[in-house]
Amino acid sequence: MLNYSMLYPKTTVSRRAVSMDGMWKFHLDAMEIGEKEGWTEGLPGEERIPVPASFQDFYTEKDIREYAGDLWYEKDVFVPGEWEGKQILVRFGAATHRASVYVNGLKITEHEGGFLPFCADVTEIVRYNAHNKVVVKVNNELTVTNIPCGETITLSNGKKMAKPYFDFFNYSGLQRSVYLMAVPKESVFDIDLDYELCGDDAKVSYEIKTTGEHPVQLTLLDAEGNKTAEAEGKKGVLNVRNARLWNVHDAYLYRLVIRIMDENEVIDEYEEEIGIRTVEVQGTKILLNGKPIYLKGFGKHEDSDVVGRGFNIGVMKRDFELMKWIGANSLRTSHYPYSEEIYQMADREGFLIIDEVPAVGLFASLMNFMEASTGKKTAFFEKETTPILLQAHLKAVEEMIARDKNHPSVIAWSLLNEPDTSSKAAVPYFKEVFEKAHELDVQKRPRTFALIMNSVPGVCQCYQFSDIIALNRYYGWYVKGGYELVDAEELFRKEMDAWKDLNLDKPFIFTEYGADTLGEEHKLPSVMWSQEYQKEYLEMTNKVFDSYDFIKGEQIWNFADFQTTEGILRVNGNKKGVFTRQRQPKDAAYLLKKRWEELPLDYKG
Ligand code: CKX
Repeated sequence: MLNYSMLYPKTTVSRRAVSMDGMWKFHLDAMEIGEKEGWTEGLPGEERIPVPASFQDFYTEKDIREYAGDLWYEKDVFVPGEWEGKQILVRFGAATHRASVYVNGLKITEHEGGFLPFCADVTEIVRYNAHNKVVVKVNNELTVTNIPCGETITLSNGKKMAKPYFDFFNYSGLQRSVYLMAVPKESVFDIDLDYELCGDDAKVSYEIKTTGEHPVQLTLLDAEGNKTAEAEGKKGVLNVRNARLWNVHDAYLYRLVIRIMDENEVIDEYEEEIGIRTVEVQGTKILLNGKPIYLKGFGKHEDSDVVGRGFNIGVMKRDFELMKWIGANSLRTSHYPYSEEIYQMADREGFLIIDEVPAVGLFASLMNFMEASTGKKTAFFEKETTPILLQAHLKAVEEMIARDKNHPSVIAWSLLNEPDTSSKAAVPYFKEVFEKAHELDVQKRPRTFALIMNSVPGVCQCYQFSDIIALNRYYGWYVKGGYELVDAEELFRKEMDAWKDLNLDKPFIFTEYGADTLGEEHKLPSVMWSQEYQKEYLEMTNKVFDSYDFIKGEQIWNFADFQTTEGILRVNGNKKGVFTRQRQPKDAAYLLKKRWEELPLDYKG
């Protein structure tokens, strides 16, 4: 069990949450002298940068943009006297990839993993009615013992450099919001919810974990604030008459108010917006509220100009507007759990999310996108360090499920992206990860992982763990592109026929397919990288998708162009976006819009 609550910071009658976002003092520490020189008490210099944001794209010096190592942040925060007696926490939405937190010079906590929240409990050392100094040492080096996987090398000039085993820039720092929180000492710690539909009514089973023994009361309010159901006790059922269900683009949210009571006094109150809906896989169908659905949408990234992977509320709004415009209904949070505000938006807008843990780069190659297409076997899980990696992976699964389980938008867990599945050593690793997710999710949502190009029938040892088979396929790009598109289609169909012959009786979805396309490049007749080719490529893949009934979804790679490590295969980033990095449509966007607006939600149902 986690030693801090994953509940989103909220102010209620009993709680306070104050944003610490803004300008923070900042210092790189290439020589690792921070602790020795007393930076835990305060940073030298006057440099400041915004939080939340990645640090890399603010500066003009390449040595800063490519920096790998320790980076320090500092901010003073005033803690009001009336908070005395509560638990005082500093909550980080994420610190990429690991952090140590010091408050008033004392080390409070550390956290490994760059895309999930953690809290520093400062109750015992905080100064009330005074400024308190929060100092964070973040480290952004890549290793094979933590996810996402990669290496950190040292160049001949002594500088370190991140070498990701994955295809996105190693943006890092305090990329999500930081909150100062006051929570009652006896408080709501965790909420589990499960749904059952009974005709027009619904049963909401719940289990509330608190940090004390006082009784718990629950009230369910509808969107207008009318009381809809009530219950008492830490475990039970809320009976909802004439339940309004949460549906795709018709998202109805109830408000669940949880109170810990001491007679008539409220000890703690926490509110959660919830959507009543069920998700299950039945044969080759994905069912939402018992009805078949077909996924249309994107693999995305949190990635934009200037702030990098930093949460940007304006970019989030634009992205949802574009996804609505194009007729999408879903997204995968490739390749890490996104900022919590994005799930809140999906809950409101009725988008379906495949929530992905940051398990990417589990393929021993700096260029997995090239080598997978050659069928090369890379034997990733044979390493001596694999048990350490597995523990980090399981912890991330636990944190992700604890954080995201109550979002109605989350319909599936993606537990790895493009791992090596060609060797037997992958099997026990997968077993543990998949069992962990099943054990932790009371809703037993479908689990999946995205299969890399060489994970095909006869090679892949792990597809049996997936409830939904998710394929990342690039026939017509990494395999037989351009004038050979006709042969790409043939190979694509051959693979799909091989899957069909296995009679798995499971739904298949495409979690990636796409072609790099330069936003400004036109050529008639087409050549690869031109907008014309992106359309031809999509016409071919769409035809294949339409030929197999067990294919129940298409999420194109990628929503928008995004930043990667520089190299001969990437022209200032990956250009497979349907939109440019500035969120303007390429020609293919209109083709997809036409298709997705025409395909019904229950396509092939
Ligand atoms: N899949 C063959 C993972 C993504 C990459 C995508 C690409 C690869 C393809 C692997 O993170 O960006 O190469 O475009």
